[in-house]
Amino acid sequence: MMDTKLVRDFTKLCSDGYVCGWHERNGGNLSYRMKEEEVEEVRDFFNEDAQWREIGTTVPDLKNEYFMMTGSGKYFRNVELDFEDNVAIIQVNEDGSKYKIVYGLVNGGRPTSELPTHLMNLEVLKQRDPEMRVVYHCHPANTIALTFLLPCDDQIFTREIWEMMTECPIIFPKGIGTVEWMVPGGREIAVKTCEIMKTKDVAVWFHHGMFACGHTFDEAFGLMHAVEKAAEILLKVMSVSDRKLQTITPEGFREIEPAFGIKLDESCLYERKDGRIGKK
Ligand code: 2HA
Ligand code: ZN
Repeated sequence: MMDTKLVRDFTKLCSDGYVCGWHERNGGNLSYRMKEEEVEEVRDFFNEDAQWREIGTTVPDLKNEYFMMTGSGKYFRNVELDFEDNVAIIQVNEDGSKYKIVYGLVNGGRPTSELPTHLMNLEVLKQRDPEMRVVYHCHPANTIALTFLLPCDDQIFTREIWEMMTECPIIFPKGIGTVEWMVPGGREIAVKTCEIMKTKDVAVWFHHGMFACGHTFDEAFGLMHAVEKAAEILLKVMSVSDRKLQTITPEGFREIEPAFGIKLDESCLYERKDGRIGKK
């Protein structure tokens, strides 16, 4: 099990996220929809007799599929130290309403407390693109800090982050979705996040953290890293001044489109009079 590329890649993201300071205590969670060949590679280690439990929502398009995910209350720091204690492989049942733990969490426990958000997002992402497999959640300080300074508005949040690094619009041309503060762990916040994931790759949960998705662990982690770094730059700028002397203009963003073969969300390219934050 430990020799598989999947376990190595999953563990690497957990360790890298911890080193970045995004996973205090048991903060954050990670899930991955396994490929058939990855399931077959490790099926010998599965306990198929495990008990079925309620997911708390239904994900019919994920029926019978297998997922690798961090455990509820488990620390990202510990994944590389004891994989079997901190990570689970679960299978979803044939109507998408229940799951069973077929591997891992050897000292007891449950899959991530954000199980509904992870599975519902993985379902939406599968419908969008069958090779989208990773959903990653963490608590990065700079992005969270911005949720006290920027309005909860997808267009403003996206535009301010895009302006901080030219790479940003190229990495996430559909922008960032924002979710106002709400109680984590349940179906309501999962539904809000899924609405975003139908079209975008990043969702910011106000005063809580961020969700990013990807085809691979590298893609999801790299996306998280890019947004969080841009948020750090924005905070530095805002710490010094309430306006920018110059920045990337809407025309500048539009010139990036043909150069990189991307289409940006045009609603984020609103005109603005001076260098202040926001739409005015
Ligand atoms: O503690 O991050 O959102 C895990 C979480 C819940
Ligand atoms: Zn969280």
